[in-house]
Amino acid sequence: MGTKKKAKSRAVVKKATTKKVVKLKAKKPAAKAQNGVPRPSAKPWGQAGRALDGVRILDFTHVQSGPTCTQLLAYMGADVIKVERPGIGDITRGQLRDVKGADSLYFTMLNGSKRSITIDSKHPKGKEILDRLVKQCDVLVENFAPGALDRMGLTWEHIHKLNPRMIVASVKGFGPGPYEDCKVYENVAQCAGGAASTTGFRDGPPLVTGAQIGDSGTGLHLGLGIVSALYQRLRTGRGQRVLCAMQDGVLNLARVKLRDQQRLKAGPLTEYSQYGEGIPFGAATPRAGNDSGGGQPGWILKCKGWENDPDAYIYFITQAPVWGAICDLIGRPEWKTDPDYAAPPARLPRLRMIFDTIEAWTKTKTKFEVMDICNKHDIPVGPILSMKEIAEEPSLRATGTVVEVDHPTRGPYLTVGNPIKLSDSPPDVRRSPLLGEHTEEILRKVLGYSEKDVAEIKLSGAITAPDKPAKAEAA
Ligand code: CAO
Repeated sequence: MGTKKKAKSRAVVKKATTKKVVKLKAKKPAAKAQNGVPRPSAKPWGQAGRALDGVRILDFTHVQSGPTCTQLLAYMGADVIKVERPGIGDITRGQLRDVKGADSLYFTMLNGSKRSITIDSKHPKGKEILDRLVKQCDVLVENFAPGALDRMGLTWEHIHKLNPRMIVASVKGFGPGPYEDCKVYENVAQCAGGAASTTGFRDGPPLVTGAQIGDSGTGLHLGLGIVSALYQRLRTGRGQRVLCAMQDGVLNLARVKLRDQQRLKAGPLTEYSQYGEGIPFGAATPRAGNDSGGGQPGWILKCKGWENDPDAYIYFITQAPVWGAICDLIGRPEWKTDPDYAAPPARLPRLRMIFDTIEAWTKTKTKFEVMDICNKHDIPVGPILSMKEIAEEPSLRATGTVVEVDHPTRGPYLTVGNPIKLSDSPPDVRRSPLLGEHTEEILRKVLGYSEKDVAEIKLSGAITAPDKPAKAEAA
């Protein structure tokens, strides 16, 4: 952004837009800017482009946390240019492979809708190309180990000098402090962010959760930081650094457990089943099994078929306003008026027995039957859906939350589309790029290199793996 070439291409876009507006003028008022604020578009919803059209991302991310963030930005319309090491690429391309020779699902499901360019960031010519990219992009996103970006020569000072509007967004394991230099993966963050100590059963060890709250959770936080910085840049005209530490992201998601830590000072946590069972609390928020985190007691109960199906379970919440309906359903109408059961505080010491009684009823029905019956009475329940069931669920396909895309080397695969639905910005969910698939396209069309320049760059070894000299190819 900010170069003559870009200004020219912007002008072309502006001209094209104006032309269209003139066309629409006969029917509706023109969407002309007033005091810098555009009038509401006259275009139908979903046809006024995408939310992040015009934003270009220099994507230096790898593995999961950073790629989650940039994939979402790409779904929202940003042009995400993923920089990868020649010949190797993002390490996940080859991890957990299910199709020989093809990019893994680990990679493909985290890098959709992006373009890939290979650049050796430590090669002098590679550095020159990167400097040009810095000038052409709005945001640089990275999640290298601490110090790696600086070692490439891409310090904040260098970037800011080349492009004062550049936003530099980073995921790191820890924020400033004793652990800031540590490398961090998902489960390290789940443990260091407080989630693992509060997950699992009281009499068992701490547990990590399958949801990637450290990686994908932090990627989400970073995405919010980036769009906020883009918004602030509209006023200040300058970029800024955005930092999301995985420990902080996990703690943000586990905040109710820090809430409970402070409540311990005031006495036992009455909504934890441990209280009802008469087991004293220690100094820290304990693990609470499947207790619900709020004021309405809940538990996971067996359903019909649980003996053979590991997912034949349902989460059942004994929400106070529908207690009467629950009593009728499970054949205990007398509990509606019995002083030992009628009011929520009276039920707390009996929760285990109450859930056992409800379970005797849920075991006679499938989880979907329980869901159907309970929903008619506004009783909140949630079937334990397996990933197989999720993959096959038609409603998730219909909303674009689960999307099938085709891939040239691995064939069709399922990915998670945009979980954030914008009514005027249809998601752009496309397959992930092959390694370096867009290298030449980006060199020419984004950076303005000539045919001759590109041939020289190829010969220099800056965009090709050292063991694969490009001489023959470039000649
Ligand atoms: N050209 C040349 N070199 C490149 C390159 C390119 N295009 N892209 C990366 N490299 C180099 C880096 O410069 C770095 O080299 P130096 O260490 O010599 O400076 C090297 O590749 C490795 O980078 P890394 O240290 O980030 O990678 P790693 O595999 O050793 O560590 C991880 C991975 C995730 C532990 C680390 O990156 C990290 O802690 N990141 C921050 C936290 C994070 O995001 N974790 C979530 C990961 S998902 O579970």
